[in-house]
Amino acid sequence: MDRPLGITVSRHIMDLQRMHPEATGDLSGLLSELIVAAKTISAEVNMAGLADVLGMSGKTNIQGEEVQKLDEFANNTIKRRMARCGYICVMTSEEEEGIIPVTDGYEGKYTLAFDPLDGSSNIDVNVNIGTIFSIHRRKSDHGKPPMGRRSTDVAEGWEPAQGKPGSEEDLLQAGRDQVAAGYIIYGSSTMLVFTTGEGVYGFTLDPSVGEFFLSHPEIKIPERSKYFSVNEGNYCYWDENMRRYIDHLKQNDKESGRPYSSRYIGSLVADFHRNLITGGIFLYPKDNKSPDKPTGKLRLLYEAAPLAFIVEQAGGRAITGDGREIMDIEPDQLHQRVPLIIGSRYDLDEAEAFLACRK
Ligand code: P6P
Repeated sequence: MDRPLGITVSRHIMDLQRMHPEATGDLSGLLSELIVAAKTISAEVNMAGLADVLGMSGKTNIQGEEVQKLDEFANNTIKRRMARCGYICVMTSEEEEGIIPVTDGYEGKYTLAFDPLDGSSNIDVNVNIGTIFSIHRRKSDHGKPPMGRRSTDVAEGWEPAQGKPGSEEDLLQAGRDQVAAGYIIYGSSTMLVFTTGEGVYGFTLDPSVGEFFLSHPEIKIPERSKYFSVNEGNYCYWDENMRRYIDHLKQNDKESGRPYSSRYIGSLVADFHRNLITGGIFLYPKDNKSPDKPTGKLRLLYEAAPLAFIVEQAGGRAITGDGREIMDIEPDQLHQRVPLIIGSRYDLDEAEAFLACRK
């Protein structure tokens, strides 16, 4: 969609809606509410260096990690705003064990999964951190219209689920069924990057007016890159094929553009965003470092699936490394962890060949 630089994100969302005559405006409303939450979090994150919000809150989250004050603030900001927005029927947060209900009477037709402040271990050292979100259409109580019927049709015997609380079943849906996904990266500037399935668009916040303006129309990840992002401190915990692939990238072979350069900051949104713009491959493979995390560290619902939707829309790929596309995985629990290999298509295809022992 041809987009003039500098249009507001609100204008972009309305233009997307106008492309779908059947749209009720609920998704537009949902995104707009999320954007208000993002602006609130951005203001707080930018204050972190000044105000006394640094350090730990003294609590631990479902992952057993210390919850930092900004984590808590971000989680509560999104929860409180979205619980009464009227567009979602249930939420889940990377910071909380179970599902998060919405306020009675405010149940809508979508679901929301979010990581309120990923990379939070970097807060105190002023490294970029981010919020990640993923939106599905509810599927419970006939929430999904019968095949071939539009969501606005009320087919014979199909009762819209509007007005009924959502369930865990509504949240456990494959990435392929996402309606929208995105992230907000808090760094030298605050950026919102999201897709609704019709391309990837990036907006930069002008804090002086409190508006996101289009700065990166139709983002496409370069087909191939010279950057790889992985925590090589885990090298000894990887399987043989993963080690072979990383060794391959580091060999001196100018003809094939190697060695690649290593870029890893340990904050997923920052590492992913850099690769989305410059090209690259990010890897957090499974390792035998933590017996309680045999399938890798990153979470499917809040991290891998939303970023996979974005990267596929930008022309890239996201796989687990054991033969599965991230977007095809049917989750069986809210905090399911998966190996994540994501980025430029050429590099993904090559990594897959190594991991499948075809190279
Ligand atoms: P490691 C941050 O805690 C995080 O969840 C992601 O943002 C990041 O990609 C990963 O962990 C970093 O993990 O083991 O390399 O420190």
